Amino acid sequence: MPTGADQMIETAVAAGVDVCFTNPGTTEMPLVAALDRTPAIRSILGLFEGVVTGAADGYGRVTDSPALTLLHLGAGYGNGVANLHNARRAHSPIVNLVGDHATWLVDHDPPLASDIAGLATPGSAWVRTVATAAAMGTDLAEAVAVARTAPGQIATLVVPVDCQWDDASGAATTPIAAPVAPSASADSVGVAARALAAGEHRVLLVGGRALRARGLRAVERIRRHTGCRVYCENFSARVERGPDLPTVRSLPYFPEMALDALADVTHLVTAGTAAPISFFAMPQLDGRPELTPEGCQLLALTSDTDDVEASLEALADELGAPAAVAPDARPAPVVPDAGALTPASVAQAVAALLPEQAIVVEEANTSGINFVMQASAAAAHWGLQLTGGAIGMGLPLAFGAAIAAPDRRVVALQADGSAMYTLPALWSMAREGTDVTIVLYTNRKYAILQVELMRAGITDPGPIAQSLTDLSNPDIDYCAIAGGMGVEATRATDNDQFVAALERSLATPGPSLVEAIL
Ligand SMILES: Cc1ncc(C[n+]2csc(CCOP(=O)(O)OP(=O)(O)O)c2C)c(N)n1
Repeated sequence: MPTGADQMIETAVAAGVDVCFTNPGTTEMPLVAALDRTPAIRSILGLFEGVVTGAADGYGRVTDSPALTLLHLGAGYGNGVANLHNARRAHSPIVNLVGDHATWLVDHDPPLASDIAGLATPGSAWVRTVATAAAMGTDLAEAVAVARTAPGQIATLVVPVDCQWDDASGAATTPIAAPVAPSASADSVGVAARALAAGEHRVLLVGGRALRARGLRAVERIRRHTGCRVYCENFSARVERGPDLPTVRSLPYFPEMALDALADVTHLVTAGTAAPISFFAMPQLDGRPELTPEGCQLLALTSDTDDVEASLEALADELGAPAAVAPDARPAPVVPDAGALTPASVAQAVAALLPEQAIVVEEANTSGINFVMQASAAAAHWGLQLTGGAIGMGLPLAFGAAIAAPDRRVVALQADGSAMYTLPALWSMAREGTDVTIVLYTNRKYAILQVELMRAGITDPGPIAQSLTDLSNPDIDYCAIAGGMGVEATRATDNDQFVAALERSLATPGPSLVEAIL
């Protein structure tokens, strides 16, 4: 007798889902049993829900297809929220299955009961509570279609345990196709073409899938033909880079610098992202969130659901831009000379040694800009960035990316403070044998917050402000932590040690960590 859980998992397989990241509990046991009967789905344990959701984000960014997460009621979902927030900003397709008490128990408020749909609604494009076992397959099919709807969305299904265990013989398990993303309307293309044609003082701001190879080539055609300036959003789900690809610089992160960069702009066209606003407020902005000057015309080439790459190609064609553009040649990076380790020398070594088609997860925070500056000259790779600003994404994202692309090396550029949030990802990497090289930047502080204190005019922080941004006392032994979770780790204190350890890690199957003491 197929249960509701069986119907749900069978539907997932029929819809092309092949991975489930989970930290299950009692209310998910029938789904765990159904997964046990279904080898077509790889079921993977994460020892904290932030690992589970971050891994699903990494998987979604690499494959454009949803993984399942299986989470334990509102408490489990809540533990996963920060990385679901990053995933939502990345437009990652994800289907969350959140187990719940039986329909006849939940209203009696047992200890683990909470308003799961209420918790999930702000972060999900779609939330539904399954009503009967017979609906398990059809609801799952709908959730997968929602997740696959451009540009990628989070769908959350609350799954009462009796719907999982009840008989669902004969219930439907047919997948539902997601709608095809349309190109921007001819009107939008025409308006954007007229705005950008005048070149000087015109800006094209791109994000999302515009930063993939096809989008970047179209953007470069537009830039060369019109002379417009091009920027990209600060943090992107996936930036494709390589010697054969054009590059786009990002709008400065600090608002005063972004305002400067855009001060003379009369027209700003967006594609795959929204008009630029300040990442954080500061008193000097005087209550004005926009980074564009007063009077600047804001034009959107694409809507949220449009096919950004096709729209940019249509715009380039409309402008009459020549078809092929060869990017400027860039000298290949070389490993740094012997000497002291710095964020810049670490970045140089990574850029020089990066394997072809690597996936680089970028949560190096204050140390990260150094790699971005070198990245366009490195071997072809993808960069996955901190889209939602919620730290603790890097290790789980790297793990999920490695599950999605077992034939590629994943390199996690990881700041130490952010690493501490989701360390159990290391254990999952070791258990699943994923090829991940973790480069840990150990500066033993929340450096960005010390910068922010200075920017707020606090040049002489008191002992409490200092202690709240300092990670020493005691110093954390990251190599011991990694070793304790089955990940080999090496500490490097100068460039030669770092280069040797990085080369070894990149050549060794499975996960390993190279700690750069800064
Ligand atoms: C979930 C979450 N909690 C807290 C913060 C605030 N925050 C931003 S950066 C940061 C510390 C970053 O330190 P680290 O990762 O070591 O990088 P560094 O600044 O030293 O380069 C914190 C706590 C955040 N962005 N997200």
